[in-house]
Amino acid sequence: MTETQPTWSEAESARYRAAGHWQGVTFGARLRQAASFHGGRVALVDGDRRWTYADLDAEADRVAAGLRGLGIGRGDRVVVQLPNCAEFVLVWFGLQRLGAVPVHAMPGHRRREISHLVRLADAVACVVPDRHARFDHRQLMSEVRAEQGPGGLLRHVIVVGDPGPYDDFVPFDAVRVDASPAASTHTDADADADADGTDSADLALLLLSGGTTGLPKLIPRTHDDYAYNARACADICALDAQTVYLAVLPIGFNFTFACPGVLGTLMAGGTVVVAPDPSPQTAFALIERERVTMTSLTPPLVPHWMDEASSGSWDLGSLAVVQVGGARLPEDHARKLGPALGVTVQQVFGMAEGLINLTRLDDPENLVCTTQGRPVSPDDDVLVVDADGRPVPDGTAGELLTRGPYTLRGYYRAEEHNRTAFTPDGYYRSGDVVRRLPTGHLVVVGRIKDQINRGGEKIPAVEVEEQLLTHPAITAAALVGVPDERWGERSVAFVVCAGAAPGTREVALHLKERGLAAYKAPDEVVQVPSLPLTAVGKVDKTALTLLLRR
Ligand code: OOB
Repeated sequence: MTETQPTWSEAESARYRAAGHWQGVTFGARLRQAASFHGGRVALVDGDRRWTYADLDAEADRVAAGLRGLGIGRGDRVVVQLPNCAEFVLVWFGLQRLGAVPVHAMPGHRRREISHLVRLADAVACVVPDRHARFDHRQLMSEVRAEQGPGGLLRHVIVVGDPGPYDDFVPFDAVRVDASPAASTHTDADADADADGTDSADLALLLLSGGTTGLPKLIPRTHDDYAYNARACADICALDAQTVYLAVLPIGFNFTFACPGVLGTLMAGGTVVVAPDPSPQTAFALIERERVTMTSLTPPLVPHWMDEASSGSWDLGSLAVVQVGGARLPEDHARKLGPALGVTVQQVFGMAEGLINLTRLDDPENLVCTTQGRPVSPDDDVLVVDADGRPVPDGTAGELLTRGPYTLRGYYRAEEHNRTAFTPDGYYRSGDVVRRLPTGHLVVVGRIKDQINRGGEKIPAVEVEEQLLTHPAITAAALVGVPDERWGERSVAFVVCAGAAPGTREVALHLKERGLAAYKAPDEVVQVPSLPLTAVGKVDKTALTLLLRR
């Protein structure tokens, strides 16, 4: 990797290469290869716009040339905050062609998150839409730039849509393809030179962690490891050139992008269709029109999809596999979903840090409905341990520790956090509490990390608590997750105030003004005289949760 930071040992790397997991091919080169194998096949569909593999390849060159024209090059980090649209994929491969590194921001992120990402990654550019979901991202970027101050590296804001004062994404089209040294003649020699000498062991992208401490961490993923992530999932899901994958969840989410998602589909020669929103109406119309074969959902979408399917007014005949993951899927929904949509259900328990578990397409129904799958790689090491770090027998709940060919060995630029987030022999401490069955399948039974999982959206408690304390009326605060019918978990803020506590709306407004993404606002605010403490003096969140049950 270009940055000095914890990574796999030489011996492990050699083993992963020898096993064929790491194939030594960059994403820039992979797209070139895909264009020569599948040139005329449709790779990408967004509304009425379609790109064949050859188009996508040429477009990546054009985008790369445009970015290079702005002075962006190998190793540079670029924050990509785009909603579900083809441009996400075009920008992503354009960056790969340059050996530049996309940082996957979420569309809902606001000033605090984006500023933090830009600073942590030392990003030289951000790619944003003009407006999305009634929000002006150019305005957001003006605030982010103001916060960076004169020492900041952020030089460019590239806008998809009306650029306002910033750089327009579209004129990249006008850049002559042959203006790029990496473009025009598609020989094998050029494929090697695609990414200006980028190595497959280099950093290819930075994903966001759900976060447990303060602000989100960045997860370094290499070309070798991330391509394996996508390919291992694609093999298990039996993807091929006939696959038509519908990207319903945010496209920059690891689940949607590479489990197997967008990358797995493109590596198999299939077609990616982009859904602009996750509603079943939008999705079903696309499934009908494009003959979609596979998609992925988070659990809160499942009842809406089943509801709409029961209207009987859609032809979902092409749809074969629906993955559900990101949060625990209730067993009852797991059992009903297959028959309701006429599909095979696959549970997905994954993490941006690496490890992906999938139920297999031929697993017995009981395993599919009651477990969250098993690791995708034979070289995924999984340990389930007790509070003292000792392995527990199968069937007993414990913390999941993991390492393997696509699981990080250290967060990006987070030396101190890395000391506790990993064991001395390189296992990542997931903070998830699981039970392992003799078949290797895992059941997620809880969590020890201080995070709320609101229907797949991860809310780091500490980050929100810190911001709650900036409200003038609040003197102490604790955010906890409580069971919720719709979201699986909703967030409740317990606050201590000298006078009257602010209401939920006021708190949401305050956090919005502080620049926090809206999904992090508490669903409920409860005033307490004081926060209960544990024996060692930490806030006792279990006791707080019990308060609500009374
Ligand atoms: C996915 O990735 P992240 O990084 O947003 O969140 C990871 C965490 C896990 O550690 C676990 O706490 C939770 O999300 N989680 C699940 C789950 N899938 C993820 N908890 C219960 N049941 C599940 N099926 O969420 C993610 C990344 C790739 C693929 C799928 C999900």
